[in-house]
Amino acid sequence: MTETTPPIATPEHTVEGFVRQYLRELTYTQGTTLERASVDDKYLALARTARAYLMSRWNRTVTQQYRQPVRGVAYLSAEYLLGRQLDNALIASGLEDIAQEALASLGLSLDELRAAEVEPGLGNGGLGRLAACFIDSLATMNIPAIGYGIRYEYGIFRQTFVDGRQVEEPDSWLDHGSPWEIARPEQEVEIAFGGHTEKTTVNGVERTTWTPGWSVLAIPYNYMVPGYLNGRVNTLRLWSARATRAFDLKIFNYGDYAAAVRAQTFAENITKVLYPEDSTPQGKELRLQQQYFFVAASLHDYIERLLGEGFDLRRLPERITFQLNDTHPVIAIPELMRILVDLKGLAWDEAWEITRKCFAYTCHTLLPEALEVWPVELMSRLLPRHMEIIYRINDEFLAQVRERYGDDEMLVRRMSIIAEHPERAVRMAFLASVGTSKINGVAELHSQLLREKVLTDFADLWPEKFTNVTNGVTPRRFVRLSNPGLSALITEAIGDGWATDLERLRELEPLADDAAFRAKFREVKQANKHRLVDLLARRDGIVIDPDTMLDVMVKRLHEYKRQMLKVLHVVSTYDKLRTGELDPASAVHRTVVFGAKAAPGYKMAKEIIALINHVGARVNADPVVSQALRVAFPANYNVTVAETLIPAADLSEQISLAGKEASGTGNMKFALNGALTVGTDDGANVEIRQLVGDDHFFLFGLTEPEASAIQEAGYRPSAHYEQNPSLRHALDLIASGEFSGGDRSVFEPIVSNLLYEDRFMVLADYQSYMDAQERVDAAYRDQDAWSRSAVLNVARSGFFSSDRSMRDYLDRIWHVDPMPIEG
Ligand code: B1H
Repeated sequence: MTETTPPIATPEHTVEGFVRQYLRELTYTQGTTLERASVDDKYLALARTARAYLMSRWNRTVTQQYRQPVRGVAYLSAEYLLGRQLDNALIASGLEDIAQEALASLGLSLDELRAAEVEPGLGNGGLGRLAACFIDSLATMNIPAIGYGIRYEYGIFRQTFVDGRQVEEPDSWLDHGSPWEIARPEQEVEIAFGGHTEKTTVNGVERTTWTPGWSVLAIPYNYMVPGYLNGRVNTLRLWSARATRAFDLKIFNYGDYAAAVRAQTFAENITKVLYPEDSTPQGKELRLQQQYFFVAASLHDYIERLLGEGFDLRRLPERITFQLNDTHPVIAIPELMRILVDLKGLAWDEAWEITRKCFAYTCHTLLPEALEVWPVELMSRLLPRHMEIIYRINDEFLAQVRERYGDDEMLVRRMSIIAEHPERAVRMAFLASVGTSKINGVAELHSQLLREKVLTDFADLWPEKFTNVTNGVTPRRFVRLSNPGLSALITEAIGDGWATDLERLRELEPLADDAAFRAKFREVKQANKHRLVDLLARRDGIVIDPDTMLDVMVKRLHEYKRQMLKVLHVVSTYDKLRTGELDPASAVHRTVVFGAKAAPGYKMAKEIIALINHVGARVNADPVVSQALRVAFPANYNVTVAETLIPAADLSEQISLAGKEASGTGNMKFALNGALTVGTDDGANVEIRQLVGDDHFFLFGLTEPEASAIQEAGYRPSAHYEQNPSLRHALDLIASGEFSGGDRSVFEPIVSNLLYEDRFMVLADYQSYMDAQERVDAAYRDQDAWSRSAVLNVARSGFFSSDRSMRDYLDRIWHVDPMPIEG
């Protein structure tokens, strides 16, 4: 493509330039005046102003990549938990100060306007936020990359509490307009479903044709992914479903107008809502439709539009790696086979070779219930051709297994992509293992357990396919933007450049021994606590005391993450303060903050939310206890809340049962912001502890081999109840109705579950956790030593930048070179 548009100057990088552009947007796009504008109007004009500054860079990036096609990466993810866009756009283009001043000169406050942005919550938790961090890093590292995903009309639900119980409300994030997206309806792609297949022989060659039953249109919406101060703007392309015109017409011609409109709704349902399940996918038909919908649109878009006419698909692996974010986009494997064999006429073997080389798979879990399987019945009905292709992939794969190991039918059944029980179903993680050239876990321990426990047979067959890439987080959003105080302190100490080279934080190590630096660090932490105090007061009407230890557990509510263990610590402390075993005056004063959404259908998780709220209410209302202990549980924890909460935290709770949390990424954000971790030997905690050092991390709990051994020998949780008086008191107190107005039935299910099942060994780790919390208290009493540890946490956490994760993917999997943008 040649550039025919005359270059139009970007708005000037000055306060005057910004003001001019802002007024232009307010007047001509928003159609209002400064005097009349609502807060929404003012925010939208500001967003469009920031966007205007990035627009020419975006065009330049696209143009240069067309002109000089190079090897790239396409990240396929069903979730992107982006967080607010405005601040990120401003810091990426170096406009923060200019924007602040420009708005002030118009009598406007940047703080007030940024609060008007509704964050796009197009993800559930860690997996979706990881995708957002990765695309940020790729743009910042000048990597030619594109993200593909789904433009859900409703993101993750808005959580409210009614009588302490979770109630979900729809997140209609698009209602106020969405200045960050640009629709490209002319680049629509038609996506087919259902119908049947036929075999025909053309010139002696057997061909399969798929006659679909129905189809929908995929409309792309582009989002800017600005690199940090480097002039590159990558693209995130999210697909939205629309009814096809043919579909409409057919029904309209029958004269049934209402049916035609209903059909439209049916098609558009595909991208209506994000499934709010974190870790436990539900085998819902609409979900498989979503997955195929975005994957098919993305492959088509990449192959037909980005590669352009005349590209020889035999060379596809030279040009691209499609990175599969968990199994959600794995249907891309048979889809590429269908394109190559059925549509482009390649021979099966050649197509298979190409396909395997083009894909790589990231696994994010170890929980058996989290591994996606799709009933053959459903897959055959919705995607009949893909089902046939999967069968053939499986046949050839199992033949290979037999050739290698002989007729070991047990092994063949174990490794089959098709499970036979309890119903015939496609095991997506197995399809991913067979159809890709690299498989990675997301932390060292997770990758090891993946090889040893989940994909063992595949790791034996293809050891070289398996690798690890430890997760990371973007320092732009989670330090630079969310912790301006710490950022300024770091820059003052070691100069700038650390935000794109986070290992440089090591240079802070000597300053841990500098009393003046530690004092400044404490001042920053204190100021951050005050910001949190303001936020919680304004947003939730929650009052917290900034002069207490801020003990934070924020993540999805899941039994394996063990919010319950934290509750038992709170209940035991409550008990001790009430009975006088602990003196409220001399105890270390703590504010325990929870943030967690439960999947709407996950009963036990919702009960635990109710318990946290009820315990919190009781604790906070007790005049004696509340002098030393308070609980805050702001509803609707999200990226925006995290950005104020994490920089204020003293203590980070990372307390999953060892071997269950694949990595965790919140753990990294806390350490980088100078919170100390109390944690198990699980996920990336292992690497955090190795890096920051045992003296600056509160380790507790069973190790993975210990936990597995106990489970194998027969775990009896009630033994811990019987033998441990403190634990018994805590559980008895919950069972007694102390936190449920005397009603003993309310939390009975939680207590019996712990006593008689306790799948995640809360009771087994209780004492070890209580001991660790005593060490935390003792350490916190020495504020100077605590801040020394906190500074060392910051200095030694540079490894957890998602830039390093991207470097690892680039070296081990993608082999893509940076391409700086000129001009
Ligand atoms: C993670 C998920 C997940 N692992 C299914 N698996 C989903 C599974 O909609 N679904 O059906 C949604 C999400 N999410 C998390 O990924 C891990 O639990 C974390 O330990 C990890 O840090 C994160 C990023 O790798």
